[in-house]
Amino acid sequence: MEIKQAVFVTSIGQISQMKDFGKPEIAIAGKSNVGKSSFINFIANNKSLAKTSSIPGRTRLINYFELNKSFMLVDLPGYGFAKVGGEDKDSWDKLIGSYLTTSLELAGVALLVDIRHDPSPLDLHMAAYLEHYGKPYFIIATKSDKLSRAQMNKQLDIISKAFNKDKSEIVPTSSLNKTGKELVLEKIETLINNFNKNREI
Ligand SMILES: Nc1nc2c(ncn2[C@@H]2O[C@H](COP(=O)(O)OP(=O)(O)OP(=O)(O)O)[C@@H](O)[C@H]2O)c(=O)[nH]1
Ligand SMILES: [Mg+2]
Repeated sequence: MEIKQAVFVTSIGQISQMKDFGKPEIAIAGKSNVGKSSFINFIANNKSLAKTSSIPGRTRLINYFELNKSFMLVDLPGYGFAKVGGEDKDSWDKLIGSYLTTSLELAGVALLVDIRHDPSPLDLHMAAYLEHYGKPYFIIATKSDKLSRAQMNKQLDIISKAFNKDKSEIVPTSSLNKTGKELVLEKIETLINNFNKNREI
């Protein structure tokens, strides 16, 4: 698959605003600042499509992007943003949770973790949540440019063990150096094909 077209479609701040665009959705989940919006720009070949920031908590809404007029990338707000407390935090987590369980078009989730860090309890919780609801997902280890090859290997071991996955299932990417795209697109294509197949039944 080659991405030839990518456009921003809409943002929603409440689950009541959720729309069905009639196209399979791939949601991008992960902790605040892990690189979700940068990842979308990298995949879409457009560095100004999704807003990125070095300040965590930049994406507070659910943002929909349409790719190749055939599927949607859904940029979710980051979880685990310490500065958002109390009710605000609850409403974010609720928004993410409701989206994941109510979207009829969700083909799968790309769960992003920073390759430099051990997965946090929140990351593991997200994986368990997706498994519980039977939502297919795969794991992406972002910011691989920050590590040497040896360090990267070591971290991929740690990350795969934490998620109880095979090491080959974790996809390292660098939005900065633009590496890992082919494998990501392959995974996305598989999720979409499976989703469409299941829908026909
Ligand atoms: N070196 C490096 N930096 C990256 C990479 N991806 C993202 N970053 C940086 O990490 C910071 C956060 O990136 P975002 O894409 O805004 O992260 P996000 O997950 O969308 O963050 P929230 O919207 O706050 O949840 C920015 O300073 C990016 O430039 C990468 O592959 N390599
Ligand atoms: Mg973001």
